[in-house]
Amino acid sequence: MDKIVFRKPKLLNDTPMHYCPGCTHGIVHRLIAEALEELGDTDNVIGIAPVGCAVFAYNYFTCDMFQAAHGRAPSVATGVKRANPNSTVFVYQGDGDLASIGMAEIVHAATRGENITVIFINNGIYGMTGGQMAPTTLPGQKTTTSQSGRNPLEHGNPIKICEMLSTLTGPAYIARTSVHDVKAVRATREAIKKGFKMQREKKGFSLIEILSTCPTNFHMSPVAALEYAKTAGCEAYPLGVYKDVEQSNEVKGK
Ligand SMILES: Cc1ncc(C[n+]2csc(CCOP(=O)(O)OP(=O)(O)O)c2C)c(N)n1
Ligand code: SF4
Repeated sequence: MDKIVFRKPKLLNDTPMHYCPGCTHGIVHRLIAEALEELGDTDNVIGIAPVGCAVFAYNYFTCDMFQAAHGRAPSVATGVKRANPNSTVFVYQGDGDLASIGMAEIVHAATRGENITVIFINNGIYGMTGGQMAPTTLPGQKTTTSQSGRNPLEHGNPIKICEMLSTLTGPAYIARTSVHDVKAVRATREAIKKGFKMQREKKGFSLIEILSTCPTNFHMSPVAALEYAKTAGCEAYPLGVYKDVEQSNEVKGK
């Protein structure tokens, strides 16, 4: 009999994903599903989808899903988790959604220490609406609204969400990872697992920021976009654990 060495996780269905070729949203969906399955947590999970390219995330996960208005996912998750404290609740948000219109919601959910897990996709751009500048766009990065490259004097500096939220008392676990290569993808799965583990142990708010790519709006091949995330992305946004209440000595980036 053939031995199965690779299969789709239980939390993903067979619906073909709508993402562009080379987009990393699909990789992260899979990592969430794998992490929950490895923790044996597939029957009582509720996800909150964002506005942005991942707006249709509810089509791909087999768990219960809500779709929140732009930026409001952490608030919706707050209600869902408080009403269902024994469910595992995750929020999935892009950087336009979380760090722009939803900045108030994420800061307040974090400082309240809501017992939810936030998966934050930092691809440095508004993907769905055609590649406008996001709060996380790198200095010098060209977007449709910063055509000569982001100029901090004119457009402001990028917002570093992990650094900022880790100053708050509420969060239990804050980490930044990437999906630019296999090693980074594996580390991301472990960080996601840790976030869910913290939630199951009722330790409070967890957020995993994942450096991601949007080859379509970067105007790059998928491989070049991954290289950009590995080099310019990781330089501007150092990977690492920014807060972990289980560790006495916190590591601030690497
Ligand atoms: C209240 C409101 N304002 C603006 C929009 C338009 N809008 C839809 S998606 C989006 C940007 C999404 O970017 P991001 O969150 O980075 O996700 P990505 O598409 O890159 O995955 C914007 C501005 C909206 N749907 N609702
Ligand atoms: S526009 Fe960008 S973020 Fe959106 S699906 Fe395409 S590659 Fe992914």
